[in-house]
Amino acid sequence: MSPSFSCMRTRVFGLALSIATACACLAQQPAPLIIDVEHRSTISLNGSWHAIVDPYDTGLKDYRSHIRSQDGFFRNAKPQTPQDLIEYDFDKSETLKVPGDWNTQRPSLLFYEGTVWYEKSFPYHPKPHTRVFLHLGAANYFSIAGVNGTVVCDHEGGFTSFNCEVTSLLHEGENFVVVYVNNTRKAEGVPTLSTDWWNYGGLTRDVQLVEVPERFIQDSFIHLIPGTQDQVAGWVKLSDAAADQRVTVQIPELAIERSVTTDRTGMAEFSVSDKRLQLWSPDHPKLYKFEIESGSDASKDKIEDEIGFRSIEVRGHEVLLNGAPIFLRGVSIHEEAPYRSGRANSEDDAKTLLGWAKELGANFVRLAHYPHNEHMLRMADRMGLMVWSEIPVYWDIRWDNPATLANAENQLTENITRDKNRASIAIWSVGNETPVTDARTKFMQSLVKTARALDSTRLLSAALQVQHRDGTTRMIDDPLGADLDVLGCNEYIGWYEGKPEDADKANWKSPYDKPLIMSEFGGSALSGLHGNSDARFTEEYQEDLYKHQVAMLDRIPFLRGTSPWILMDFRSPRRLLPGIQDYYNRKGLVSDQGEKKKVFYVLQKWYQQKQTQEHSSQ
Ligand code: GCB
Repeated sequence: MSPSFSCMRTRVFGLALSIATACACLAQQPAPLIIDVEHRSTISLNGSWHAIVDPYDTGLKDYRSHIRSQDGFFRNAKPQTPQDLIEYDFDKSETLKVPGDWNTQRPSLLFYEGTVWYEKSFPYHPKPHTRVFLHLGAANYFSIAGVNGTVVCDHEGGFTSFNCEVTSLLHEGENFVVVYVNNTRKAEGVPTLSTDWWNYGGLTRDVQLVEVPERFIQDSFIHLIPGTQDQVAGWVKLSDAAADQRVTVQIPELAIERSVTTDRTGMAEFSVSDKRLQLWSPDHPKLYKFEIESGSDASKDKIEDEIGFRSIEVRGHEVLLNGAPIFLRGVSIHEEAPYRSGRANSEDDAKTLLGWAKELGANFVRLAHYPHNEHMLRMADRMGLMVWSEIPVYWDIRWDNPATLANAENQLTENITRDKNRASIAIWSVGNETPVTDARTKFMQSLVKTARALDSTRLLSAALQVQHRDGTTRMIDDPLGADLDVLGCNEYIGWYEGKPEDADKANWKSPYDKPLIMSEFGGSALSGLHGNSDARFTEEYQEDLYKHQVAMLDRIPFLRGTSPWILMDFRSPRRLLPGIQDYYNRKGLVSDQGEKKKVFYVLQKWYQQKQTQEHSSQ
């Protein structure tokens, strides 16, 4: 049988469009996302992968730019006779580590934006009544996956998980998977051409095979009913639309068990109430083991997760966690690896980053500017940190392009699908610093609508900016504010705007009766650079800026949270000052090598005061 990859579908990505026009196409969408892979039977494909750097897409297209549907690199071909012409060889190519961005693994790839082909061989023993999915935690930015020479799916978006079914392609013995990954920036992409973070390419998160029964538990949503303290509700969705299937949910610690039956779509809803339920909060991040069982015999499936129950609401200017007002003492975080630089991808990375946030006195983190890896969310659940989760609708997206909107909607949907059972997630953010125009507001409203339809238990926000200034008054009157539950606002008084002391006179107003989170403020300092507090890039300047900031923030009556920019220095292609920036954004409270700057302690002290005030007013 000659392996082929003749069917790739039309996608918004320019490359995929050309693939589509070159072949008569069937859709090759990823399969619906399987959630909670952490608690399934999996075979890790992490480790060394052979990698071919392919700047001209030679493995995909011939010299006339036609798709190589018969002899492209997905075939992982080997010469059978000395006459065979095969101009690539995965086995002889150097390797890259997965998970991992390619940029920080080889000096020659630091600035590389383009295609890299990944290949890995693995043994497999097919099991009866078992379906198998190739699951990729993330591939930045556009990827096409193939198994044993057949393309199985393609995916756009660099920060969300996807999976494709490979059951019929696997055989006894050695198998191989090839993944094409391209991180070329596109004007119509999400994000678009310009960002203030490094465009790390590659298979940046875990890759695994997930084994499930013939009919399996595809998805579930488990949450406290908003406005209650003891009522849990949700739904379970099976992998196919089978009616009258029995689904049992259990919380063993509370001896709770409910059995329900699926409807025609394979969905079953449930609700339980129990006065003994302990609610999740940053002070008491209680998680319960939650079991779901479905079917019988070959279609019997069982998964368990650790779930926290809490409610998050707004009332006027207040944010209420489990019915009580709370101030969100936060910090913004990029998915940047502590100590070694590159994309963060492990549980240890999550422990270090979130550990610093805890040390700061935070009860909240803003995971900027895209969905982070699942380790971060699970760690936040366990450590007791509320999370703002964001999609990379950043700066100047193509607001009028329907394909760009479809892409953003898809990334939002994938984000919510994967993470909706994490108690830590308090806020879905639909974007950052998007310029106010009618087209943009319509685009963002559409995202808000989608998020609300998928999850009505979380708050919605976006990082906005001041729209009008009148003397010392700053007005947060972005029209999108009307659609949000919480206003986010980024401001850089004392860094991009005026002097740190200008904050002393700033007077903040909003036309909305809604809480505000100051989602960014800050300034840069090179760790270890000392001088006068009016000298840019010194630790003293940054420290002084924060002192003025916190005094100002204390005067904003509707402020209910802060997530200053940013926990740790991170790589950015926009930061070119030699000896100071060297391609790093230096606004971190902590350097990329883990050194705490003076400013860390200013914020820590302020958060201690906030916490004391909150406790004494309860
Ligand atoms: C911002 C952006 C953030 C940048 C930051 C900065 O407003 O939201 O992504 O990194 O400013 O340092 O300029």
